[in-house]
Amino acid sequence: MPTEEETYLGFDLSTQKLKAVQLSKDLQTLVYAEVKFDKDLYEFQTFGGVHAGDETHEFYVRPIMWVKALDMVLDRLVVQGANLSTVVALSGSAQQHGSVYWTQQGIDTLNQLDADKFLHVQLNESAFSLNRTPIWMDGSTEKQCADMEDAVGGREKMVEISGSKCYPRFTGPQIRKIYETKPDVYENTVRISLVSSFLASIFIGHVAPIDMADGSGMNLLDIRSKKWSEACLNACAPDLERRLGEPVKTCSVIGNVCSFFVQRYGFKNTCKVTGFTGDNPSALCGMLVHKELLAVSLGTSDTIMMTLTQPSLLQEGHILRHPVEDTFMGLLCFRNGSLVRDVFKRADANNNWDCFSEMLDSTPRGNGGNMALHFHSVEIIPSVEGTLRWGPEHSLNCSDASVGLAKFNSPAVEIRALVEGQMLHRKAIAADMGFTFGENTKIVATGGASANKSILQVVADVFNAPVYIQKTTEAALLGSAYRAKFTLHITSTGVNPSEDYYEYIAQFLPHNLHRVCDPAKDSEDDYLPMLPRFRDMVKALQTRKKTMNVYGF
Ligand code: ADP
Ligand code: XUL
Repeated sequence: MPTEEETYLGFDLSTQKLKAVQLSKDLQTLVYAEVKFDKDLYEFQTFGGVHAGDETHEFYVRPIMWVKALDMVLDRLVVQGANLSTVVALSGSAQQHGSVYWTQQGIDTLNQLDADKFLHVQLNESAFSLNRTPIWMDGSTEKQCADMEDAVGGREKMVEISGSKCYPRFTGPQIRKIYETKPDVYENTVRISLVSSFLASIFIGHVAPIDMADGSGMNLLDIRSKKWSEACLNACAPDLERRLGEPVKTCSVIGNVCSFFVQRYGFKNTCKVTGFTGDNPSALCGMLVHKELLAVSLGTSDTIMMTLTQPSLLQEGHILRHPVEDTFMGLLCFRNGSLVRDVFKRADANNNWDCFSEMLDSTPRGNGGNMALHFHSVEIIPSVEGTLRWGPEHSLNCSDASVGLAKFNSPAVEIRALVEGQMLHRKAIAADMGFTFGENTKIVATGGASANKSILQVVADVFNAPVYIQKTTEAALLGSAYRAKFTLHITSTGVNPSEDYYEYIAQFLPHNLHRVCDPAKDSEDDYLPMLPRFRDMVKALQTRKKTMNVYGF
């Protein structure tokens, strides 16, 4: 490995793994290491990195497992040749919404970590007032969601203040549940961290501030004033502000690495730690999604991320503070993504993606007026379940509008109707959230289905924008290391702190994006008229099944 004088470290504590990467000065990967919770930390007996709780919809993690994973991942970096004395700045990301509850003893230990001992031996169970820490998969706080929304003056008010309605996985309702059901735990909690600021805390040796982007996933931050909202804090739990500390901009230096890392791993004591954030905001940084780009992740669920100059008041979906600009980030999650495509691949395409692609390619854009909605499980936006197929003859005025057809006349028509319906849906909701589609719009696709060019062609045509892919699938992890470099740049060189993150990072990564599909010249003619029809189909489906009040994913 060439000798590097200046390197950057990024971490990502996701649901299933803790990952670390060391990048060179010009942002090329030098060393990668990971720790898989189920396999490498089998003594914790997690499934998919988490534990199911006793209560329905309850999911938790023991924070000591994450501490042990940090010991291991750092050792693995070193074993793989990382020279940590060259790291000038580090940052990280983590699954959003989860929270960690510090005791005074934990904070004292954090302040004086002993380099001769593993972290997990020191930050043991006595460091935390709650050893079953709630994470984003937890859906057990519907009551607290309703109470918090009522207390601030209703759901619309909550959306206006915090950028999201109350979701059970969001941190505020989780804290309220602890306050209500375990008052002694709440009383013994001196500070509360998000998973991201928890990891950052270990590096700086004291409780790290919560960054504004991840802080927006709590139903507690006023996303306009960038301060904790008094109304939301009051709706959540008493004496909360002192437990949370002041939120900070994501791109701030929050300290230097503490002596533990200097003595045990050879970091320089000048190595800067910059704000850690949530995995979604960090992925926005890693994918270099500036304002004309729309990130479309086609993973297990489909996710869309965008930069917005103004927060929208869409009742579903999330508006967060942007991690690298003084703007906002829109985040939309759709439950019926790959899993539904998988169903059709099995049923109509011989369980083969090539066959699925051939069928998609063999059918015309617009599918001869055949359209479908497939919400096999209750969709997040709109909150509706069911399947509806319309032929060219159908409209909202038809007597069978909410019933539609039982099946189309060929598997190929089924498959095109599915994919076009999904993408029209994503486009309609992204527009509702405030994304402006224009001549310069580009789509960056990631996730498992971004390997499928025929699906990406439909994306290009429906969105009427070229589709790009990236070489990496580790956007959140890389985004952390990129932010470390950018934050050091804006804070140490005295440059204008509003310097453009994307321009700065892109100069090191000129070939970051690969253009894979262009929209057909007349795709707008095919798809623009389909959008209002798609919205009519949603209305028709909603009349069939009364809207259910289902939260989150
Ligand atoms: P995760 O969200 O768990 O990270 P992935 O991003 O790996 O998931 O996406 C998994 C999904 O990718 C699978 O459910 C499958 O539907 C989809 N997928 C994988 N390969 C293809 C392909 N060639 N064409 C379409 N979809 C694919
Ligand atoms: C986003 C969300 C998940 C987690 C875990 O709101 O809950 O994406 O961040 O990755």
